[in-house]
Amino acid sequence: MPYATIRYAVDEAVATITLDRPDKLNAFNAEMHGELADALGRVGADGARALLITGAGRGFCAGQDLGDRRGDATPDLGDTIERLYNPLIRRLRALELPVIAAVNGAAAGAGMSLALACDLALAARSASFLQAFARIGLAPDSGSTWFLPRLVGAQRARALALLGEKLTAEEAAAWGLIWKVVDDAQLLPEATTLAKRLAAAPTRALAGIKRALDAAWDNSLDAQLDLERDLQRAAGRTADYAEGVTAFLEKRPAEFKGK
Ligand code: T3D
Repeated sequence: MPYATIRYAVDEAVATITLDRPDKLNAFNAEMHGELADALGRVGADGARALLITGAGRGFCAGQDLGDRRGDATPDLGDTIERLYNPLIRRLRALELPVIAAVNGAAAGAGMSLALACDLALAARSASFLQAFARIGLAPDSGSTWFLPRLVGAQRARALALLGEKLTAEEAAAWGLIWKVVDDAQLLPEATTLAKRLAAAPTRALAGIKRALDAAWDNSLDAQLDLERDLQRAAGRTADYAEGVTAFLEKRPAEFKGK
């Protein structure tokens, strides 16, 4: 199904979502939220084993389209967060396959939250990250207050959110906010190579890794050891594990099917 505000394609088991409102630096509007919800519901069911998210034009995503907020003096932003932004982040984090952000330009406000919610973020050298919220009288949303301190520590998280200063891609990589910074021309090729590599990996095991690492923030060591046991029990029953061990013993590359 064609979309108006995003592009969605699957190639070699990699699904790619391109946010596609370039004249607004791919800012979110209600239509984009609806289309993203639809596309995220398709990922996996169409054979994809990795998801890549990027932006069209010179921006990644500038957060909420502020043009849509013009003229409403007392909007209920809790309502849009509840109906649109929180479900987006929850859907994304619940995906049982690896999600890569290829941050091609400015990632601001909830657009930065979106990048942080992905499993791995690569950024073009010219990209930037901005907790734009306080600049317009808001507090961060869409998970930024959860992701930021976990990724960069309490002090840097506070500075980013309170000061609302732009962080360059290189600073973001040095701070551990993102996985890697690459030259602009290399962003999509590198992100696609990474996505294909992950799409050929044992998908069930990767889903277990994601689940365990997410749970680790809140679990005691005891609870985490129990979770690891349960996830390993499930992994041990997958065809990919059988293939991994057989391939090792036969001294050949494994051919994982994501089963
Ligand atoms: O409302 C709710 O439901 C609550 C949820 C809120 C979530 C949020 O995300 S709140 C935060 C909203 N986002 C922002 O405050 C960021 C606003 N944008 C910027 O600060 C800057 O545009 C950037 C730092 C991202 C990039 O700066 P720059 O200089 O590279 O580009 P620019 O010239 O500012 O923007 C280019 C065009 O995109 C421009 O349009 P024009 O003048 O060429 O017609 C600009 O107006 C437009 N644009 C950029 N961001 C937004 C936007 N239009 C609408 N909404 C935007 N967020």
